[in-house]
Amino acid sequence: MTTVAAATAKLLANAGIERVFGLPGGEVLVLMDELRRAGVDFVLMRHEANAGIAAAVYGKLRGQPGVVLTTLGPGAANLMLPLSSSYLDQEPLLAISAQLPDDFPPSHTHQLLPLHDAYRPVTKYVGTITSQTVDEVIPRALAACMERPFGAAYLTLSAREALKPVTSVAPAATTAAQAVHSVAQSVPTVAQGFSPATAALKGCATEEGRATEGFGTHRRGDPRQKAVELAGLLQTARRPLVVIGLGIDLSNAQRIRRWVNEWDLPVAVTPKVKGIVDETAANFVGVVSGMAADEVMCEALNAADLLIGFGLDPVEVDKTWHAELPIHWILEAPNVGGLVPHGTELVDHAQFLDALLAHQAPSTWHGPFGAFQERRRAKLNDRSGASGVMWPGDIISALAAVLPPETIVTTDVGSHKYLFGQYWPSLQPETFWMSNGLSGMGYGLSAAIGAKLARPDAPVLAAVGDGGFSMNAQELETAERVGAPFVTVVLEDSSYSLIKLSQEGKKLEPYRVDFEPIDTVKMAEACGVEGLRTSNPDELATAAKRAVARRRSLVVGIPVSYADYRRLF
Ligand SMILES: Cc1ncc(C[n+]2csc(CCOP(=O)(O)OP(=O)(O)O)c2C)c(N)n1
Repeated sequence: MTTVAAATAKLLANAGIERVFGLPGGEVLVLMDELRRAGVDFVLMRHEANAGIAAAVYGKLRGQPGVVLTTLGPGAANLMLPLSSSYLDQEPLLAISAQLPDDFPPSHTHQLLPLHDAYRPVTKYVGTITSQTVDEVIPRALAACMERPFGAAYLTLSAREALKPVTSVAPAATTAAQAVHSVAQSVPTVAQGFSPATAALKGCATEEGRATEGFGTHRRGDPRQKAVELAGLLQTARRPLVVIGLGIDLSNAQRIRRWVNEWDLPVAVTPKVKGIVDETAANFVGVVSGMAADEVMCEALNAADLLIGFGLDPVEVDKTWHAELPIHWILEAPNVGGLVPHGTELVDHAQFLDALLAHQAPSTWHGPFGAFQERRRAKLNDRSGASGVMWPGDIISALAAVLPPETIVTTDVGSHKYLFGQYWPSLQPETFWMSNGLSGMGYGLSAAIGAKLARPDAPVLAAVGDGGFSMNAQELETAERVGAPFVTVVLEDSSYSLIKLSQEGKKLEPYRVDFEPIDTVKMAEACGVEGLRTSNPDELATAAKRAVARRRSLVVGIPVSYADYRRLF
């Protein structure tokens, strides 16, 4: 007899899931045990939200859904953050939680929450695992996560149902492709919930105030025809700018590099695809979407006479230029929320790029964004009025000089994210991870655990603020226990500095954005990790290099001043 729990575990194992992240309650112990029997490791974490984030990053790096398992009620309620993050940041995540059985008396309200209703809006598939549905819902949920735009699925399984024998007949050959197809038909579009952005630009508008694009339904186009069209437009463009975003498939990384390098095209990226091009190359203009130096980047966007949105997903953009500047969209999948700019036909990127690369570069461009690139660089090095503690730019230079190009960098959310997002010189695809669609604090440390487990041979660096660090520093113990060592730098300014700067910008009284320091070194040591505090870039570099060489975790507290960020933004 195969129980529902055993069948669930087996289906996950057969789908190539080697690890499930989570934090248990009594109601999921049987499933956990079946996962163990099926050879699926359980990565025990200290908060469900952290487990979900770690799982999603782990999954995306492995090209499969990450899986998080929680108990019912409170454990399941803690999934809102990672499911939202998965939805808005396109990181595939299957969440499974316990739930009360359907046949409990209606008066039984203890730990009863309308979980499906709560999570339906941020997931692509919700379902109940039962003796009759298990063989169907697990493949469908996994497929839904991987259908683009990548996202989340949510399943519940009651402790009572977990013990029942499976009564369903496994669908003869539910291939992933078939499952994706049926999911695509059954998932309701949420596009009607979104309207074109109409808010005023925050300093990004052109004087002409270009037309706003609306969003609507989508059609598929001919990639070859699209390539001919773009090559034609590029013939006359004097200042083209390719903006690469979240909606690309990383299997096209080499093609994308060839295109922008061989044609010497000016290129910008959004933070979620940092590393897709070499950010030290001469044609790299910068990172768009609200990072440091965003004013310069917005001016560069406005200065382009042909803006090419290659997989650009506005979910990352905190301003409205994407709706107001004329963008030549080249998308192969709908953006988050199922959105496709009005009149845009989706094209296969690989076929499009192959067709494009069959052409010669239609023109030559001689650094048309040179002045913007110079201003972007200058901002990082403008120390006038610096506070005297370590200049934020020195943290980047010190670490970039000693960490190898394959180093995976994760950031949390705050001023430090803007700094690293713009200035960390990413060199390789999939080496930079931040929460940008959701922008949820608490991401950095958990993402580092997921990344290290997915890529054990790559050094991992987590850059976090002291606010975010205090949200989940306890996961350092997890990292030690599960063998996922990484270097963490904590930028200590005893404040939620990004919010403090925003308060200043709004000319409000300083109010409740500062806190007393918690000793970073002691927190690290309390979790069994070596800690260090330094204000010296050389000491920082040496310590980071040594920790990477020894494959040991290290936490470095670096005093910074929130005021120094002012000049960078
Ligand atoms: C979960 C969550 N809560 C609140 C916010 C709003 N928020 C954005 S940045 C920030 C400050 C972060 O402070 P810290 O981690 O110290 O980083 P810093 O800005 O100082 O670099 C806050 C509170 C958020 N993005 N996510």
